[in-house]
Amino acid sequence: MKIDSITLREVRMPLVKPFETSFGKTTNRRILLVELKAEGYTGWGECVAGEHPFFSDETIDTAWLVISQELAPALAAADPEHGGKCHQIFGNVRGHRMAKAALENAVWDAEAQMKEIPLSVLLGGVRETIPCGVSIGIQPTLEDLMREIEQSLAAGYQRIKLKCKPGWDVKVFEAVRNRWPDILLSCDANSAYRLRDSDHIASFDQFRLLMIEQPLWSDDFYFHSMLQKRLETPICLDESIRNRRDALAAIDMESCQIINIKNGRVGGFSEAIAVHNVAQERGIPVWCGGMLETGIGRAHNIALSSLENFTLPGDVSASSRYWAEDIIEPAVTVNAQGEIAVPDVAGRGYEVRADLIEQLTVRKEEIRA
Ligand code: OSB
Ligand code: MG
Repeated sequence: MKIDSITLREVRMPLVKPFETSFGKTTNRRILLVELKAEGYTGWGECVAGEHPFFSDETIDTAWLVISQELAPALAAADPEHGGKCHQIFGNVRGHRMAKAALENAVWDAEAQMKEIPLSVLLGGVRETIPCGVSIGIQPTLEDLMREIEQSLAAGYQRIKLKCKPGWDVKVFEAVRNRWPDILLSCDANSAYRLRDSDHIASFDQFRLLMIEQPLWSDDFYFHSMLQKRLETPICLDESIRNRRDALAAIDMESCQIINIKNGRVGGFSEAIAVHNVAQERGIPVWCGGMLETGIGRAHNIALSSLENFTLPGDVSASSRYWAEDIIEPAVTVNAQGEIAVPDVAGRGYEVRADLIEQLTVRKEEIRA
């Protein structure tokens, strides 16, 4: 693929409502988009790094710096044959996986267009629809939460994930289980607990959660494996899994029974596929996480979720849950069964609204080959 240019843009988009996790509240998003021009095609990538280094040590600003100074010049000079080559091209740069993913995914996005096949097929996907759940942030009151859940269930979503932290856990799960005894329910602590909370976390077993996501430290396997021995509820790791080796270590150490795959967190589609494959070989189900993406990241998540071992409902949901107006067309929608249809046309299957993106752009930099 002969690359002509790589353009970085920062767009600002307000969320339709604030999203709160154990590490903080997000109201307005600053999003780094990558626009890669090659052979008359335009591939897009979205960097999922946050505004602050709370979920991971990357931010939109560190990603911008590393893409502009290191990764984009290396990629533009390399003219990669396909998306799978990016890993090698970026090999000298340690870490910065969300920055790498934004570029690598733009290459895959362009490649699917050039080859005239759906991105999902290029990635090895097999599903026509993907099962969807929602991630519901910490709410001002329990009443607000109950209303959010009610609306999500009415919309068809198959699984409800509750963000939790000490003080927003047992009483919340109890209220939700009393009202909805049989729904698929899970929680995500984003590392809010410590090993001394083990008895408390074990008390979650009574709520028959599908999983507890990332209860302990974001870089840990060992203490999660100690905790898992004390729980009936499966642990799912998110933050801890940076690559295929981490997945293998976590599975072998029995630190988790389920893995959340985010292609940004693992450095792009190739590593996401590698994590998917190693989990599948070991009988560990995976699902696709979300990072409050615009439609570009969402379209990529849909394609990734079409791989065979994405058997559990993911966090990939309708555009309208986050955005008044999405930057793709059509917006992502979920059917009454709580599924998203995987596009069966060439490329990502959603048009990028370049004019709208231009209007939303507050910063721009072009790297030419
Ligand atoms: O841990 O899964 C997470 C959002 C931002 C940062 C971390 C997480 C999340 C979510 C949102 O849970 C999922 C979504 O995009 O719908
Ligand atoms: Mg998570």
